[in-house]
Amino acid sequence: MIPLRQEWPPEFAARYRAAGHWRGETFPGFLRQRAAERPEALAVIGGGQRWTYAELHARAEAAAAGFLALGLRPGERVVVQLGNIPEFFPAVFGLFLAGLVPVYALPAHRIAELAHFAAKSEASAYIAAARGTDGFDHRPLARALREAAPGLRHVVIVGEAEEFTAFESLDGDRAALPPDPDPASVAFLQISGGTTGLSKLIPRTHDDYIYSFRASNEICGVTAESVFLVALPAAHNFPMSSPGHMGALYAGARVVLSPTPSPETAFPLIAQERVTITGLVPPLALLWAQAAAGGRHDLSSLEVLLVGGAKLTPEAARRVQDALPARLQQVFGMAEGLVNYTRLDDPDPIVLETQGRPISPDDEVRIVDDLGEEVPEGEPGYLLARGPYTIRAYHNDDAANARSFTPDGFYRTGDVVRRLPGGYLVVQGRAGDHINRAGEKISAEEIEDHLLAHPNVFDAAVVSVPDEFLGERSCAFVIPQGERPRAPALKAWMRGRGIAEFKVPDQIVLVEAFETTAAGKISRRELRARLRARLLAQENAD
Ligand code: AMP
Ligand code: DBH
Repeated sequence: MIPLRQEWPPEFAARYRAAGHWRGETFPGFLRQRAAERPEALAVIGGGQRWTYAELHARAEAAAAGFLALGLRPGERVVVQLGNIPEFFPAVFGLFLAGLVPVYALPAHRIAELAHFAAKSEASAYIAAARGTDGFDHRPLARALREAAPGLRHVVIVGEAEEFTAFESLDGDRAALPPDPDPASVAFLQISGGTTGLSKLIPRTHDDYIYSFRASNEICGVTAESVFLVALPAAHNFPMSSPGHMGALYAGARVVLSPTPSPETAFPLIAQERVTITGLVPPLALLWAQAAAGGRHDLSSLEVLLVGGAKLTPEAARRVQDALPARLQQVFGMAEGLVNYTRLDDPDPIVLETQGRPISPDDEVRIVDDLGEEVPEGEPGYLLARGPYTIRAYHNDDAANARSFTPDGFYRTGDVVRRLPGGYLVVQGRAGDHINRAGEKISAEEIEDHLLAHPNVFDAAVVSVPDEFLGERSCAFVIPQGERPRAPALKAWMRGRGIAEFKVPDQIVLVEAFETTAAGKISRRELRARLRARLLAQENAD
């Protein structure tokens, strides 16, 4: 197995420790501590279950001992694909307690993505629910994954397990559990949105990740009295750590799981459980704002609403702020690290018009031009970031590492931002060719690659198009060859490729050729930009 590493140069690590950012805490350590301090306090609510910290810890220990009894060994990687169900927590903390490394897949991922994660991480096991909260059956997917990933020795299923290991049956000898891990070691692999090519694996350490949500708790006002609603998929970095369910559990607060983010599901939960804080992507925030006007549910407990994952325009921000009782808090973050928040006591213009400022005094932000020179204050440029919870490297991907980090260790976020006085950032756009579809990032290259596998596709270019509801949607330009494919059939065929549904192009436009320059050759980037411009011009003319 390729070793898991995330290392900062010694002088940086020493500085982050001296500043008190890295405190030597670990996931198994903090859960044990909360269970000892407040055993009877409610920790996780969802799926008809209400588990206290003591119960959560006991369930996590049983799972951990069970994983080891199966023959899994500390350091091995386990792909976890669980939706917003309470078992997410004993599964993930069970892995931590056993020294195993979760690899977080999203509920929408299918065989193409899972096989990639399993191969890149050299995974030994896969954990999923028999049925997702949307009814999707993960057992056939598990069978396909076993075929695709020969290294996968175990499949653990929550619910009706059929030939697999039932999560509920996991148990074993608590004495076999390893000692707590080194806080500087990698705790899990988060996944990148996949802005170029396939998703990359992001190794995060106990020290750095715990710092990010401990500091987020402070900024977002999370205390032991908070009630955090997980409305977005629990495995996503935003609802996990900004401040997220991990921040909530760290604080000894309550975590409530909503199986879907729709107002119909979430609003009754907010009313019943007196939810105080949650996070949404912009399209959902607008939907909630609209639904709240109906006034059928008591949302008065809601103190903070985080909105991020994609740009919230000032006008949308105002609507959300006006319609919901909560204080709006914009958050601009990434699974690679850097997270920015507007502060709860910031004046309205900052909250409505900016994406916030970094968490940490030790976050270093540079905004540069094409040549890597810093731009004047207030001018747009590429955002580079370095700091106590921003990674220095992806796992097992030399090409991406060469591309994504500067020689002095700054992460190239790919975002184009402007910095205002006080360090507040305004997201202007981005450098790369990806589509941010309601917070789900889609790599143009990855989708083009799938399209090119179709016998009647000669060439394809995928671009983002502004969309009133999604923020952006995807449009694939396709040059046919042989029999002309029809758009609905092509979409159905894409689904058959085993990719997440959100990656299936929203729109398919057949064209005879792509324009080329006099020189005869243009970059994919330039091509996508021209196709996009042409489509927009045409739509405006219509
Ligand atoms: P991911 O790679 O999936 O972790 O996505 C991180 C990216 O999402 C960032 O680099 C931004 O492009 C985008 N993003 C996250 N939050 C915001 C926001 N509040 N406004 C605009 N873009 C955002
Ligand atoms: O989009 C993201 O990845 C994101 C948004 C807000 C994120 O990772 C985060 C906050 O931590």
